[in-house]
Amino acid sequence: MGRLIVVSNRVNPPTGRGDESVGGLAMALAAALREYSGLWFGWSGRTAEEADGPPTISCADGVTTAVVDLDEQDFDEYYNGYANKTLWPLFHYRLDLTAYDRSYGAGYERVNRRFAATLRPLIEPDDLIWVHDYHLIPLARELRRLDVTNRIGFFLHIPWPAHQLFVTLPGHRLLVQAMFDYDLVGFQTPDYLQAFEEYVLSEAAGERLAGDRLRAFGRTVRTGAFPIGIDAKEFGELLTGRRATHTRDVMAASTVFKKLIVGVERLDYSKGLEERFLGFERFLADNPDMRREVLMLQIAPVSRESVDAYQEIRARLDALSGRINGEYADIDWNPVRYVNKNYRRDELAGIYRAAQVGLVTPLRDGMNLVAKEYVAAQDPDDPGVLILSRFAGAADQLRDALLINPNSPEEIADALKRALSMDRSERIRRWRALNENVQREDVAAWRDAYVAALMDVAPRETALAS
Ligand code: GDG
Repeated sequence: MGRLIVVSNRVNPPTGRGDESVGGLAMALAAALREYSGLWFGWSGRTAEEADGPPTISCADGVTTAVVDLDEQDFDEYYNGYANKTLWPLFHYRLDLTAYDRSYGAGYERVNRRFAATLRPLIEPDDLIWVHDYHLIPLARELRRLDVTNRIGFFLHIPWPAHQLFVTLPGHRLLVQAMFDYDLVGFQTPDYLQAFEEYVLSEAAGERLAGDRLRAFGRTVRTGAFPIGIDAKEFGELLTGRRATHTRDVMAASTVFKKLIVGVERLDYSKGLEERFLGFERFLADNPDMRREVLMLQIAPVSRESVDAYQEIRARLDALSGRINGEYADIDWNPVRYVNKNYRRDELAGIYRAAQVGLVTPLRDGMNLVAKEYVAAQDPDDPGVLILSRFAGAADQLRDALLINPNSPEEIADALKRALSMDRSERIRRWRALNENVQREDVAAWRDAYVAALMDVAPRETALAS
């Protein structure tokens, strides 16, 4: 095969020194590129007054990147607007937070057109192009308009919403039509794929064809579910590093005679943090005898701060954590430790290892890599317990976690009690099954399955017809 060109909204390659503060997606994409040698194209993360020049190209740690800046209007309309205020909340079932504004849609189209025009000269005939996530759905259409016949695949990292929800989006049909300019469209789970199919069959008079293909809008696209995993091997190595062991020891020392419950996520309303705090509060209220034996550590680095909904959730969590500590803390103990700082990946590994419970309760999540990282970090002889939302894509694979409905503080409280009192043999049995999956269905398996499926699609003769 030719090169692999990865396109994503943000390009932020890890440094490779274990001190990354980037998330799992960036690690996954960088690993894919090192394996196949290629190019990573997207936004630099910066804004500039003039942003329509050629990309800045650089190479570090085996990964070549080509990045462009956004101007202020693009940043407001495409990134904060259509991506963060329209598609993200809608795809996470938050109609109440979804903003429909024509200027956002126009900014989205404009940036996708510009990305395509800037990327076009860098594409060689045999390159495979792999586009990531909801920011860039129309990119293949724009590339086809520029006569690109290469195989182009799309992978959606977030949920695909139920049909009745999706049709509330003005222009929903055009967005789905644009997905038919790809050769392969991948989702995290069979459920999300099914929701997409349902739309295509009932709303776009589409049909299902043999070989995992769908036909609609006069075109055919191959589809599939490709659950993303973590780099379990890399994570295992991080754990043995000096920084990870030191962090684990610090956590263990600061929780002597107590059990640590840990949550780690970007501060986002989809992650169910408010409901989680309420669940923990309920646990404290229901179990006075266990109160002083536990500590909940919530790490939640702030994200998307210029969007109102994110400022609001932050204010509510500040109030809630303050209320719980105010109600239950004593002179020598407080139940919640809530930090908005970003930690290094190796420090996170040490924190997971020190925690007896991993509490992962998103209201909706495409996959959720934190659940898998928590599993990978456990001591095989004395593992902790994973409590996981049934609405995370990961619940499909991690069946041996304690699966809960994250909307119910009672269910969270009951699961906490069960996890904290679970005997060692049950913990080991559950963890082995979870870990087997995390190790087997890792990021390399995800990447290889996706790339193989994309390679398997017959190449097109022309860009626009099919
Ligand atoms: C999207 C989808 C899907 C978090 N805090 C810190 C930190 N993190 C890292 C975690 C993990 C990553 O960020 C978060 O990944 P998730 O998968 O949990 O969630 P999203 O960021 O919403 O990712 C999601 C994913 O894409 C991949 O397809 O699973 O469903 O929403 O790796 O460890 N990392 C560091 N410091 C922190 O403080 N270093």
